[in-house]
Amino acid sequence: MDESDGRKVRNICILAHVDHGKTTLADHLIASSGGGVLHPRLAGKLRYMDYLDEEQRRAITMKSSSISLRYKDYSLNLIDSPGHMDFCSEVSTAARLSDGALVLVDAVEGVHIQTHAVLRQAWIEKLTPCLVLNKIDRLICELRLSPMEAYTRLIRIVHEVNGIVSAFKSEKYLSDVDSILASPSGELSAESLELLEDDEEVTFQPQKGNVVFVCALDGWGFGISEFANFYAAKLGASATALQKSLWGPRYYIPKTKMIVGKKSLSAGSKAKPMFVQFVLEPLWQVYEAALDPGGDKAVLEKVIKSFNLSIPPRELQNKDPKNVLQSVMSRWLPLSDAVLSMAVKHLPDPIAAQAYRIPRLVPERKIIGGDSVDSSVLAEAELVRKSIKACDSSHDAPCVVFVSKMFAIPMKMIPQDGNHRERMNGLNDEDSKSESDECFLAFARIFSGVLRAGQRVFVITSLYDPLKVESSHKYIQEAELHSLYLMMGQGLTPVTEVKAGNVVAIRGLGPYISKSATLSSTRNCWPLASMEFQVSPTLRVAIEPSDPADMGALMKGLRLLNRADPFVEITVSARGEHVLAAAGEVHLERCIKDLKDRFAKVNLEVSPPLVSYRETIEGDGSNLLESLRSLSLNSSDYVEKRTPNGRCIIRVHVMKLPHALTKLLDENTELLGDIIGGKGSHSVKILESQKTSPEENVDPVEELKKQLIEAGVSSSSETEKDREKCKAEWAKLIKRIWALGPREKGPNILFAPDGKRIAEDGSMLVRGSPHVSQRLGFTKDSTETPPEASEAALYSEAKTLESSIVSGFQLATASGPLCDEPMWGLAFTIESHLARAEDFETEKQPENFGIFTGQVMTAVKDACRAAVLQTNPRIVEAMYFCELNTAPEYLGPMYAVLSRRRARILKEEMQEGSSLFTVHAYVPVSESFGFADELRKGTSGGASALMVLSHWEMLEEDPFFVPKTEEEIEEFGDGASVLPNTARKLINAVRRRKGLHVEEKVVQYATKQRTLARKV
Ligand SMILES: Nc1nc2c(ncn2[C@@H]2O[C@H](COP(=O)(O)OP(=O)(O)OP(=O)(O)O)[C@@H](O)[C@H]2O)c(=O)[nH]1
Ligand SMILES: [Mg+2]
Repeated sequence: MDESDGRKVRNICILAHVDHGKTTLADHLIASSGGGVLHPRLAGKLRYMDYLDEEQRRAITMKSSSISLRYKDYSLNLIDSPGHMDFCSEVSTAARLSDGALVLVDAVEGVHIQTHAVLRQAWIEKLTPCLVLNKIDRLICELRLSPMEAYTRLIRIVHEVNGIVSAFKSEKYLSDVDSILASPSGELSAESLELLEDDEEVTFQPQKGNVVFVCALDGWGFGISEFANFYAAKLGASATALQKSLWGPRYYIPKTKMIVGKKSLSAGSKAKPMFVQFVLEPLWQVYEAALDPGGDKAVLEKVIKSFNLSIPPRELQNKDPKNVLQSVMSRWLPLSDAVLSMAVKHLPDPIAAQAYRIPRLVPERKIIGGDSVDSSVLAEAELVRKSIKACDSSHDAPCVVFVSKMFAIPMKMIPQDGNHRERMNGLNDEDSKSESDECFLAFARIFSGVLRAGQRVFVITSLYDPLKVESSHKYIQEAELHSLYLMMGQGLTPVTEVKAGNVVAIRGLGPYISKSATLSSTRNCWPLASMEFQVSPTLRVAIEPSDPADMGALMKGLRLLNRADPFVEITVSARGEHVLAAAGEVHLERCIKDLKDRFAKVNLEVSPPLVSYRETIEGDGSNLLESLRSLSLNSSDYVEKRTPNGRCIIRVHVMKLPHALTKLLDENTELLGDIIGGKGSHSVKILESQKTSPEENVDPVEELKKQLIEAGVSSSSETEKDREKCKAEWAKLIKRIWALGPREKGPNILFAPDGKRIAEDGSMLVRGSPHVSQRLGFTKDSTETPPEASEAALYSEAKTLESSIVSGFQLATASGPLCDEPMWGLAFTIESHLARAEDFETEKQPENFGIFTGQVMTAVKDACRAAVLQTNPRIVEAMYFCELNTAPEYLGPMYAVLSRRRARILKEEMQEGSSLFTVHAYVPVSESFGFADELRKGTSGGASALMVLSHWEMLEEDPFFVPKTEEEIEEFGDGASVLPNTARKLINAVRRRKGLHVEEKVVQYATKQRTLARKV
């Protein structure tokens, strides 16, 4: 492909909320341009891209798949993606391989939670979006809106979508969708909306041509230009003028044959916007004429005649008026023409797109401290980057390919082309051995050069660093590709070579790639940036074979599943169970089914979901100042432990961190891990931040530091004076961060103690070092005053204990006292005093007690756990943000289900212009299993719910509550009959699962049972 060929390629994905009609739209595009793989009559019914049985059965798409289309002289790769939240990782894989996105919105349902999510994904990957407003027919037939009402509704949707994109642009967008969705939407009148859209900056503008209005089910659709051209001929006006005025507040005055704005309208004028008058009204007329029993059939005739439509009379005589309507509409305004002409005109070709996507694909790197760097490697890596930027498709350009996922298809689906068969048989192919009847293909795009079947390439994972050959050798492998295929949904067409800018399926990478990777013809190439996923797999279950003898088959099956599903996570728990993590219930169900039927082929036992909790203490951390004061260990609020050999006394004080700080630490674990682990001072610095921010030069580390300083004080006390004090205290404290935990990067802080080195009794304080503060640059490397000669021995011993204290802290924060779940939002100060060895009797030799460092570690761990237990421990649970849609008659049953699930309602809203209600709520993860099913049953399928993981929330209840005061005893009884509260129940369930001791009273006061049967 030379330059001009490259300009004729489009890589497009279809993105939308679940059920907004992506696959239906794809059907029509395939029917018209797919080279005959789908008959037009079946388009919209077959759902060609949903070729998995499970997809057809559930009528939702579960994976992204690609199809090559030809439209005029363009070649298009169209990727259909799923809209269901459980499969949102597939949206990321689709977006990475595309340059443009068709974002669909159901005109009746409007913007939904996944609409936000997919727009964000498109934004992150720097895709150019076009808007497709689907299901226009529902406005006519279901909602029975007038053209004017429909127009208002369409304007509102366009405005809303624009609002989301402009929020990304101005970085106002908060990372969590729920806070946006939960806030009341500003009420704007239709008129003010119309005026707002008149801006150059606005992304989606029908008059610009990047918005089309379609009905995917019936196969018709149009953009403004279709009508502009038609009326230009009819009214004798210029098409460009019409193009500009067929959307928005523009009115046509027939008398003067003028197009005027709203201001020039005479008062009381009944003129309607031109879009209503010239576009919607004719549409409505055709619908009425066709569907109303008494409709005026002459209208149809008129349309057929004025547009020269050739419709076989057979179709016009069809008894079903719907079929007649469809025949007329799909010929008058063919869907695929409207959508594809928009796509080739407004979506970029790969050459144009890669030029500006490059900062996202291969972030520019600056080499700091560059003496030891091999400049030839650097020069070649830079050349590779340039060639990606230019989308260089010449044969001598370096070949760079990104594999966004691996997928499995049955072996029998692989075409057996003569050229490659021998070679494949000759090779000790992984397919023929381990995978038997499944074959793994890589879903990939060539970003530079030419990829040939049989080529040798380097497979590079995201951690690879070409400048560090030794330490990164495990991130690079060499592989020989087998065959390349163009994808036609499930069908595959073998090709011998594919040039830059195209999407392809590659066979032969099964053993080398587990999820995603970069392929390159040279070692000296940076891996392409990793994809961003919207959620992480949170629903975890343990799996075991029904027959223990099948363990081997299950392990193999899990391995295959792990490779075939980009999102599933398989781990082995500490107790040796195989744990499978999926994104949600639907995803989990499909994984289990795949395991049973395809990959393992054995019967399985699946545990109830394993839910994660966190443990914390009471309070919201807002009273930081108070806590800070009590931090000086003079207060009696600490737990003291002594090591078995008696030499070390450990005092632990715990306090709650401000909520904002906990959240910040939680959200930035990866970054913090990098900084603390030393990667922040890596020789290579990624210049452009991963998240596309308009100010590309914002240093994420600096940003985080700023936020850390603010988060410590933001929530604090009311008065200005207190706030100042608090700020000063926090500024001191932030210089003392010794470690974060668990795993060195969690939301818990260990502060280094701040006391005298030598206590009165001569014992030495283990000072620790503010390691994290130093890494973050809050304090400089401290140079401690060297100890006096007499203390040198004790001092060096104290130094060796430092790491034990940190380890003890890590262990404690990894498993709290309530049910061994990680701690959350806590700050510890650990003061350990080491006594002189001479002060202890000689027979107390270390060997009697085990290694001293081990003793300290255990004592620290126990003390930390005890401190939490003493300070009003609380359990923290994960919450889903849940969006429900329902018809009003099911509102009652829906609330019943919600209240059984301990849900908290955030808002309830009637959808403008429709009879649907949208409800937003938080539902605890532990209560969410079977929620969708119960909801479906409770409302006879009238309500649907979508859930995203939102945040951690502390349960206010005291798990150890026992009535003490008189009122409490009156209310709850004397304690004997108090049932465990929710918090206690959750804790007990986890403890039982983990095999920990559960305190349960089975029958405390047994009373004699009475039988109801009377003696006769
Ligand atoms: N009335 C009407 N129904 C439509 C239209 N387009 C699609 N549908 C229906 O909407 C439902 C969902 O269509 P799909 O194409 O499967 O939706 P999707 O976006 O691919 O769904 P997922 O892939 O599961 O996210 C189907 O029942 C379609 O028949 C339309 O223009 N009008
Ligand atoms: Mg679909």
